[in-house]
Amino acid sequence: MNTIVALATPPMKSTIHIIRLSGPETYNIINKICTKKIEKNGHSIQNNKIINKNNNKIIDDVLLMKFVGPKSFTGEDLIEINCHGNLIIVNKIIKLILENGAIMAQPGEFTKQAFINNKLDISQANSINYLINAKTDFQAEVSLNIILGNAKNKIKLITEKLFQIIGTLEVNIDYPEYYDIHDVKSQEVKKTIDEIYKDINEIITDYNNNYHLFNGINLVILGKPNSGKSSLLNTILKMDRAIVSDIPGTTRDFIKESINIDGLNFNIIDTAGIRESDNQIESMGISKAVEISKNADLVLYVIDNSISISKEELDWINKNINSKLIIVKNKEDLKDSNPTLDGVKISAKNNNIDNLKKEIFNIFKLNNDAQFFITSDYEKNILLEINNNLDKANELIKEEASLDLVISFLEFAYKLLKTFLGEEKDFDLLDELFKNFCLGK
Ligand SMILES: Nc1nc2c(ncn2[C@@H]2O[C@H](COP(=O)(O)OP(=O)(O)OP(=O)(O)O)[C@@H](O)[C@H]2O)c(=O)[nH]1
Ligand SMILES: [Mg+2]
Repeated sequence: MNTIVALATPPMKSTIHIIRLSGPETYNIINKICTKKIEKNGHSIQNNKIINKNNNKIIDDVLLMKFVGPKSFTGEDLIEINCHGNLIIVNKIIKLILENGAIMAQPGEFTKQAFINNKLDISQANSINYLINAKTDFQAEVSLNIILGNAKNKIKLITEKLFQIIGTLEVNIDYPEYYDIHDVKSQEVKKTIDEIYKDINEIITDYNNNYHLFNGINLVILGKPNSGKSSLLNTILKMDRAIVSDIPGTTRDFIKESINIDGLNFNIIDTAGIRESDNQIESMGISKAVEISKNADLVLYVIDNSISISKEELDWINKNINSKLIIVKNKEDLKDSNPTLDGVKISAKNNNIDNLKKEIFNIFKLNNDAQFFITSDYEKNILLEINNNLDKANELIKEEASLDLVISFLEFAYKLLKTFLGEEKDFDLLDELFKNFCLGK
């Protein structure tokens, strides 16, 4: 097993930096590069000096946080070096550690090690990355709760229930005279499988229904040239991000910005105006805009409400936009030429968009009853696979199929639950899980 090292803090000027060192050689290596001896006995913080013993030059005065495995984040011997926040010093210390036998860690490798050593389950490992990247209070709170173990506890209970069911069925195979699964017990088994299925399904549904809270709400601004799309983007962002002009076709490509408003994270895309165009680049921009709107959580279709909207435009909207849609009647400071058209009146130019904000928040408000145990599609897919197997087992019970077959599906579901808990390692899944982590985590 390797001993790994990496800078855990961002590589820039800082007040302090933290270098992490983890693995079986941790204490050997650290003792080769420090002036005072570091004993391998329990966790503590100690002051020390990093020294290059080849030339006896002190590199830095540091604080060491030492841990002895398995009582550490990674479950291995681990030392965190708090050094001065200068990258020249950081590089010298890391170089010295590498020369003394460690290797550079891959992104996410410390967390991966923690996962391998049963310090974390899949949802916790995933949530660490999610917490680091959280953009809203909601995202930070949910991921912290998961790191603290709420999902792990819930999945553990489910796993125990399933274990008992499998046990009951196995007894039935070994001592068939004991019960007859196809009369008394089958209803009981089926009921418990249904309960487990329902519990897992609730986790998936709460995640799906609130997907936008985890991943940001994709808002796409569409509409004809000059309707005021870029003005609306600028008003939402409260800055002059996009060029606004009275020349139709000002925006040619799309402009993407991310912003937090009152606890929600929005990814907003301003697009090229929808119209027939001879200009190749503009045409590409327009077709791309329509394409992007297909993946939108909400399309804001902006019209210049001082001009009456044509039947062709309304038909075009009906035909081309399948996502959730709000017609935004812009330029309410001018005359209302579409009094009977359903929509939200605003004036982007005059920063008057409160009605629209209210409407958007009505659509995406947080359901307080929802509970959150996962933060990614990766975890969701494992749970879906568990439920597929439970479903098959239930079908087979209904069909009075052989118990061996029923058990095989339940056992696979059980194995997946254990994988979720990190107690069973599926090494093919690991790379997928840790691919988005940053260095030093
Ligand atoms: N009176 C009035 N004019 C507005 C309003 N919003 C935008 N405009 C004007 O409408 C014109 C077009 O605005 P843009 O925001 O560039 O329109 P766009 O939809 O992005 O246009 P393209 O990029 O060409 O597709 C500019 O002259 C804006 O100042 C509004 O609320 N009231
Ligand atoms: Mg524009």
